[in-house]
Amino acid sequence: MTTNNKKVLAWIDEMSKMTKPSKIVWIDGSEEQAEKLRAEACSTGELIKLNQKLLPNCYLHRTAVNDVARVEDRTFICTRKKEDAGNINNWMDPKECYEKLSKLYDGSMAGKTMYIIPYSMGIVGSDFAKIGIELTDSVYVVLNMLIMTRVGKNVLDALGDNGDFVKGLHARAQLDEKNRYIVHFPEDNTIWSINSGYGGNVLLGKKCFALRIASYLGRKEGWMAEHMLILGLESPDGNIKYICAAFPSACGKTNLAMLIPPEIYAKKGYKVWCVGDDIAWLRVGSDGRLWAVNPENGFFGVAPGTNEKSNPNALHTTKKNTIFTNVVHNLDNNTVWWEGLDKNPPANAIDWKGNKWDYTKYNKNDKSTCGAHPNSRFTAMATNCPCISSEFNNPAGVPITAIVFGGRRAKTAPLVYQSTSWQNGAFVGSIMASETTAAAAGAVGVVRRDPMAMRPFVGYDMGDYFAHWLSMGTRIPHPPKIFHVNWFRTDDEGNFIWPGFGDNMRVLLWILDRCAGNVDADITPIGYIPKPEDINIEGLDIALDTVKELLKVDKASWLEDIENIKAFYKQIGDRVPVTMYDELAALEARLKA
Ligand code: GTP
Ligand code: SPV
Ligand code: MN
Repeated sequence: MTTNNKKVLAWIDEMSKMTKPSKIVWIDGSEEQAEKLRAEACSTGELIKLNQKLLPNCYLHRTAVNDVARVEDRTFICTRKKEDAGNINNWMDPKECYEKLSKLYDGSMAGKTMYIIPYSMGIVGSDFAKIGIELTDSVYVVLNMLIMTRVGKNVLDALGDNGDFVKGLHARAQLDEKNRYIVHFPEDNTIWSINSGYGGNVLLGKKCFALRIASYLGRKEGWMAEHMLILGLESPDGNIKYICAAFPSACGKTNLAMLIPPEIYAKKGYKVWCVGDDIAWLRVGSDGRLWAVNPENGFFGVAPGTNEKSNPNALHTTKKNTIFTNVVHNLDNNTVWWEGLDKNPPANAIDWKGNKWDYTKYNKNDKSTCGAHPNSRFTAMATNCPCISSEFNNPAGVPITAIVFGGRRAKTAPLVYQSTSWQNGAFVGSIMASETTAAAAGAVGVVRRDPMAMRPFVGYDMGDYFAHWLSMGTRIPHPPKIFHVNWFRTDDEGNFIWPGFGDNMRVLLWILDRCAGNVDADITPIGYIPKPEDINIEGLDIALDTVKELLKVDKASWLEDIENIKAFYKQIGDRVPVTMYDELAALEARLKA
């Protein structure tokens, strides 16, 4: 396989002259080639073939111990002008960056194979799909990209002799943390990643392309690339309403996207369908509504905490054709395990670092005793998901009724509230905050502002990003209503108060009732809050008073937040739209009234 596209060939030629691989292999998307690569990866130890009876076509991979999450402090947006990347992103001058990294790439593939992966984000050849080519020296990356994106010859056919593709270069090099770089050149449609072998740093179609580069393109072209799940909620009458939800990394997108309705709803015929679990590309349809597509083809999901009760759909999705990364290897039956899978940790096991693991030493308050890394993951095919939406492969996507923002907040944010307009909703997104998680390197559990769950993923200035949200509102004749949720409020002992998971459906139903104008609400300084009795707690072991507690708006803690938001807006800089400051002042005034 190859192509006649001169732009593609010239770029590959240039990149291979720099990295100097001894061999070049085009990835054609065929099962034969994939199988050959799996066998090769098993022979080098890069993959471990799991029990093929229990887990057909499933494999285990362990990354380097220093390479287990996205590295935000090594991630750069290299626009010609620093101010176009903004204060929230790290920036390097593109020319300097190309020069600096060229030295690191020089000869980095010597003696190795360079794989060429032509892939499409979105349905191949559809109006709203975009094409990328990733060059990598990692078989693991190839096999993950084959699951996460649509790969193959048909992508090159769709590209034709067009030069409009995202150029991605990845080299593992020495996996040297100090020389690890994940850099984006939005003005050149280019991504360079070096010295990492971990998911979000190296599967360049995902965060790098489908969020950072795509958000930049979306602003230019009048659409949006967002860190959002997409789900369809089917009522007993067969009517399906679609919801997008933006939660920061490891804050519940995959779980909500695959939600199983509680018994009382399942019985009546309610169903939830998953369209996507991480990324949504949104555009205005000819009917004036906002439409969403999931540009991905698989799930790169958090393993710990996934179990038969919390997310059976995800668990079933991983029962075949899956790559597990950094989980426990159960040597007794050659399967995998992670914290929160079940109550039976394997006695004869290897931990994520590749060492013998003694589960009796496990202490849930000490992460260093975990068998699986807290950010261990599964890479699984969307089409293996029992609740995958029939619209998953529809190039038009699905029309969105509600947008939901959400963070992980022990206090302050109530279970759910509704914004009062698109503009106010965009403001609600801009002031989002969440406790940091293991999905990115650094401290865990620290509250930080994370606008629209996009802090690590906006490919341009955050103030301009807010302006783009506001301007989209003027371009959508029938905009979705915008809400905010928090499943993570805790009591004084630090226990989650809300049961979460499947029971989040109770909140989604209130949201859809609000969109349909079927239910009243109480107005508070922050927006509309449900009347407590309108959150259905039938079948739950919680009292109405608990719901009242979950919905409480504590003015003192909100006023504290206001100060923090002001500081954050200031940090973003002078491109924060005046409208956002007006919204903030109005919120403060309402809280003080
Ligand atoms: P990324 O893939 O990093 O973008 O994460 P995500 O947003 O898809 O998060 P995911 O659904 O994988 O959940 C992350 C963690 O949050 C897991 O440990 C879940 O068990 C936990 N979690 C998800 N939903 C809930 C919930 O409703 N309540 C509580 N308490 N925990 C939840
Ligand atoms: C996230 O961190 O939001 C993820 C995992 O979905 S990664 O692909 O590493 O970004
Ligand atoms: Mn994510």
